[in-house]
Amino acid sequence: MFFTSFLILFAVLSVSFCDDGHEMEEFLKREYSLSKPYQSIGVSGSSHWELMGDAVVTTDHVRLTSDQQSKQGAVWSRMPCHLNDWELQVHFKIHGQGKKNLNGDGLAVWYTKERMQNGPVFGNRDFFTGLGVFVDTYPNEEKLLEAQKKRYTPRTERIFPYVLAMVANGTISYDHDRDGRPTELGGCNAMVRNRKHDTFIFIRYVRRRLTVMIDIDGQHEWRDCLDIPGVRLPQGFYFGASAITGDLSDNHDLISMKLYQLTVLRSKQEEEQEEEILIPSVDNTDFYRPYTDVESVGSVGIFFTVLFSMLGLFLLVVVGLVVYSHWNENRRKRFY
Ligand SMILES: *[C@@H]1O[C@H](CO)[C@@H](O)[C@H](O)[C@H]1NC(C)=O
Ligand SMILES: [Ca+2]
Repeated sequence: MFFTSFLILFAVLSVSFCDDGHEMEEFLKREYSLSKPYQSIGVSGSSHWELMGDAVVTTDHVRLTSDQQSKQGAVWSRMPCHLNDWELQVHFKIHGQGKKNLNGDGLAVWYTKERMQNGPVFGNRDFFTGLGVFVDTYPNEEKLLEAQKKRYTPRTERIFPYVLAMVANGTISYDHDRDGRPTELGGCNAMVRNRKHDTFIFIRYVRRRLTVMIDIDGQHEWRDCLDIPGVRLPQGFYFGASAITGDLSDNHDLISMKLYQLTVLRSKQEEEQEEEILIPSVDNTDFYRPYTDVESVGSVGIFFTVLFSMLGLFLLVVVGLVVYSHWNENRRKRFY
């Protein structure tokens, strides 16, 4: 019985989280895409993309940083993007001499109001406005806690490299020492370093739903990384990518960034209800989990939610059975 209610609960959850079955078509938008051959990038004003910092272009990739200390580089679209629904497919490669956890710091993909400003957040400015998706290859928090001889509780553990999304409105700082945990919208582990096959990240923004998927095992399969409804991103922001190295380093290479426009059918009513978004935000800001204590509260909360859902379902089933047997009895009475 317990198991059955669990299955029912699971079915209910998966239905409600499913895409609502709307057809989608996608079109590659060349003006927002970066792919081979890259010859004119950063050389002439005619390119749609602009390089900064230590980023260099070769025939095979845009190298945001080389495997050397204290580098930072970025590449930014020159054109603001005014699409409602889109998907960005990022083909990248992170590789270097450093052994596990002796490499850093990672790469970021951006959709922000600001562009071409270097800084501490994977080579981009802090207090940004918009979306950042980070491939963080160095566990700063873990090392910090180790250095402070604090016990590292497995509940708060994240396995690195770690992919994480953050949405900010220009007033929120990225906490580098905590690997962005206080502002994490969601994330996943992604073993992306020194892979022989191609590695990809997909960032999809449809009907205010942000989905990040990864394809890193060479199987041509997308794996879910995070999926968050109620994410409000204004139009007219810029796509970009950046990377940084510190004491530890890696080559952070970008092979392509392809932007697809997704056409989603909207009803008249939906179109009318859609007001213009001016400031990036996330509807359910419970996603912003402050660092202290909340981790345990969170899992306890989940535990009770699941427990009560199960009890509720169990009750429903019991009530249903009682009602049904009464009804059955009445019917039989009427027949005989
Ligand atoms: C920006 O985000 C912070 C933190 O989520 C929030 O407290 C603040 O009200 C937001 N500012 C605006 C102008 O929306
Ligand atoms: Ca880090």
